[in-house]
Amino acid sequence: MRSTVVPLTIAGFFFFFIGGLILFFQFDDGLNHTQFRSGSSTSGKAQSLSARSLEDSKITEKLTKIENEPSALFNDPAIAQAWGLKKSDAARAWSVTKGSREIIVAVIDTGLDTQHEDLKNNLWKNVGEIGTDSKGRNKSTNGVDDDGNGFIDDVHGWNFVRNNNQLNDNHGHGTHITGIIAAEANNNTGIVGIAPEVSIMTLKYFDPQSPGSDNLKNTIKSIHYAVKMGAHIINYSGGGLDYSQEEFDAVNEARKKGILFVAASGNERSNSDKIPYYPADYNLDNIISVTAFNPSIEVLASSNWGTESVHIAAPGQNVISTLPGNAYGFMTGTSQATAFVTGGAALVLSHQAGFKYTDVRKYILSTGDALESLTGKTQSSRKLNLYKALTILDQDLTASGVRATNSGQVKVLSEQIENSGLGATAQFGKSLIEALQKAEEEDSSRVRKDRLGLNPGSP
Ligand SMILES: [Ca+2]
Ligand SMILES: [Ca+2]
Ligand SMILES: [Ca+2]
Repeated sequence: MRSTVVPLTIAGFFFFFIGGLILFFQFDDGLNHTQFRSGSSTSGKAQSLSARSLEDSKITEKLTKIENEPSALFNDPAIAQAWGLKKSDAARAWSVTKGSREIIVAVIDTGLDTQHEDLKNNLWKNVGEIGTDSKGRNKSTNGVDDDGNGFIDDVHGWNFVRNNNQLNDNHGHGTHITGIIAAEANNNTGIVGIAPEVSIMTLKYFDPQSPGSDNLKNTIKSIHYAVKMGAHIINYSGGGLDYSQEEFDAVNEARKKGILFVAASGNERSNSDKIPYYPADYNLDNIISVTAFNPSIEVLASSNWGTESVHIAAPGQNVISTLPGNAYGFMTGTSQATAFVTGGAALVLSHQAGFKYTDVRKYILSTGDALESLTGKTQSSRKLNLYKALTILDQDLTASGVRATNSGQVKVLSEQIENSGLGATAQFGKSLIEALQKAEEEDSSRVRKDRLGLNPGSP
């Protein structure tokens, strides 16, 4: 009897050993894909290595040359290709504000091409790491942690994958997201970001060349850095299916500091009310979860939805933005939509410096355009409207009799267009003027109706 038990035990051992090896290599293969979804069958330790990832957004087209098609408003040649700006009422929003340098947006992503000609002027600068030290050396390159925050020469952010200040983007995702939020306006170059005058803090949590890095831990460290260094808004265009108490605590820490956290709802083709996607779906009131729509304002088949968990929809299909190497290209996904909302939040905060994150969130979510096609897809059933998010406050003030109007905006913009020398063929600017004129007419009609008490539900 005993003589048969020993060989069986050995055979059993090898069976499990070989089986374990196969499982290990399957898992290892998963790490090489950008959209590795940690399954419940993998061990807890294995999950933690890749529990946060970029969404599966590929560069669908890379532009080596941009056709010069400037708008009447700005001279950036590719602005006319940015369908999402038109759908979000960006041009009218820019007549109110283009953002403020004071507002710091932390982008937690794959890094950034900090030399990109359309982005390099909009980088956040850590004031404790610039200028000269007591020995006359440049603080940004002296190898000293001059501001004592635990990071050496962290001028524009930090690379948590390599634990250094090299922010280079070897994927493209981070540079694309950053361009949507804050590409420079009117520099005769490329595109225009939604908030082209805010400051971008770059925090790198993901590197496709470091498949073994712990993306969840890097995410958490990035959030802590953003909180510590005074970011106002955090953009997170990634996620995963695993709940992490540590990550929850980090986002909650951000909340306590008044930081808005804008997160992608995910490209999992699923209902997030049933299958949560994190960090978008933590139950914290500083989070805005964003899904993506196409030019027909239909939520993409690939985008997560949910009437409880997903808050708002924004443009996310074939979005043009910056790519490393002074390039531009198109990407699709809730990542891109998230950047739209982040840009919108940055505009609102720039315009209303005294706003708390709860105010910014309220104005973004409650002022969007309600659309039937979004019913059943998001909590608000609304799509982002940048202009309304900025000006609805003016309408609030109507109730108290103090009304800020669009007066003067049409005139200023008309002059801007005349002076630009771009001619009357620039459709984007023309439609802007028409939209403003229409808005003025609507406003005056609304004021009249307000006076007569004819505006049902008017604020
Ligand atoms: Ca430092
Ligand atoms: Ca230094
Ligand atoms: Ca530009």
